[in-house]
Amino acid sequence: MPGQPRPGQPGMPPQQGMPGQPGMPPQQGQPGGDPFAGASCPQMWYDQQYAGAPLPSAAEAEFQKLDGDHSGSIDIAEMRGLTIAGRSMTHEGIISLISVFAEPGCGTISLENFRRMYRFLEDADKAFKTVGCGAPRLPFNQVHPALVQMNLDFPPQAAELVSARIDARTPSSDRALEFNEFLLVACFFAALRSTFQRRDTQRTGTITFNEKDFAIAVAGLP
Ligand SMILES: [Ca+2]
Repeated sequence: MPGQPRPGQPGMPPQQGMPGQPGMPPQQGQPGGDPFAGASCPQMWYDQQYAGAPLPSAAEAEFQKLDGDHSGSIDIAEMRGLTIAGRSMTHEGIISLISVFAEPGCGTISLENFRRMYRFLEDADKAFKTVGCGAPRLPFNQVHPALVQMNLDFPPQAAELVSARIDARTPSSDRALEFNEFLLVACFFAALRSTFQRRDTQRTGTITFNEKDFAIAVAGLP
């Protein structure tokens, strides 16, 4: 209804799954969205990450299989059919992947980004298996080397802190992550890099935040 306040706008109660909420991709021009999302920087982190890299040919067939309504993009519901190396994704994993790979402003994944996401998932699977020597769980102190293998080189302390935070949702006594938890950690750092690089348009490696922008940046992380 034009002119009516909508959920998610100031003064209205938030609705589960609305864009702009934690865990959901921000939408350009929407209240609560990341004002830096989208056109302000044409280069997203994955443009650099996967520049010139061969993208998996299997991704296109998987995309066509998932795109049930033939819209040419994959939404959250369609993502539920996604499997990688025989593993299905958790709901949380799907939300995180969408927050990293969705087109700014629409919350769905194009074929181009789906191919990058597929590569990201293959890289995560490979890193989890090789660094963890095929074990079903990856100890916290091996999360950092696995992230480095995925070209997500952040300080080991940061990797351990995020691992502990993800693990705390279903606490385990062995300080180790299963694959779906590791994927959430990888998505967090991918989103962090994306958030940073959208602001670091000159690629100087340094950005300046005021408190409000810092809050928006942090609140948008999965
Ligand atoms: Ca679709």
